Amino acid sequence: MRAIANIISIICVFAFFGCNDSKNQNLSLDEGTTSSVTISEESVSLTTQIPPELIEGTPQPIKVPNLELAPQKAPTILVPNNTDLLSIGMPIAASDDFPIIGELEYITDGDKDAGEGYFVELMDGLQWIQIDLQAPSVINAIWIWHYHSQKRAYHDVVVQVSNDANFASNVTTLFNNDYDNSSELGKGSDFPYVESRFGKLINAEGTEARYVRLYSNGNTSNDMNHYIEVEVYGKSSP
Ligand SMILES: [Ca+2]
Repeated sequence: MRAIANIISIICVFAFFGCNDSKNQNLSLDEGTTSSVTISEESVSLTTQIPPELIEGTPQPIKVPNLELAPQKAPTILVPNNTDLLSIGMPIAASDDFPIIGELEYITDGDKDAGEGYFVELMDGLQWIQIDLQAPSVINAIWIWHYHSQKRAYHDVVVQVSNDANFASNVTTLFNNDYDNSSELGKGSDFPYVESRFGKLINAEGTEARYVRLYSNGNTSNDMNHYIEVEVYGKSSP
């Protein structure tokens, strides 16, 4: 009987410590949760609404070097938690004032669907569009959808920001995949990429600027330039 009592008391001791251990684990988990909440108050993963898949037409070959394939899920980067979508409804200027299809307003109207009526087509050759954020802003990210109903890559994608509407001075280049300097904006080291519904997310790293300009020079399926939506994330300067 005594042996059984001893065994029971040993079990009780283990149960006690076991219980204590799990309490400690819970406590440390709570602390861990608290700590991660603290981190998330400073920075968060940037997400956006991703449009549905709509692939149409005959696939065309994509012949460019160092091609980055389309992602299988939405990209993300960490941004400050007070980051806002600054570009929605903001005015657009362009090198081609009279788009062949659609309107420049489509670029900041919040619609990212692939079909007819959602994209603007600019003429062939090197063309740019420019978003006016209306005030110097801290820019954390730029998310771009050129066209996603066909797998294709746009040539000479160059993304610049500046406080000068003419981009004559104080220009910061955030992305440039013009690997052979065919657009004469300077040779870029970023890779050509396949368009998809997930868009192209560029880290702007808090660069301050009022204007965002995006260049392209046709694509691997035709010579035209297209935009469905461009989102600029950041914080307006006080
Ligand atoms: Ca749009």
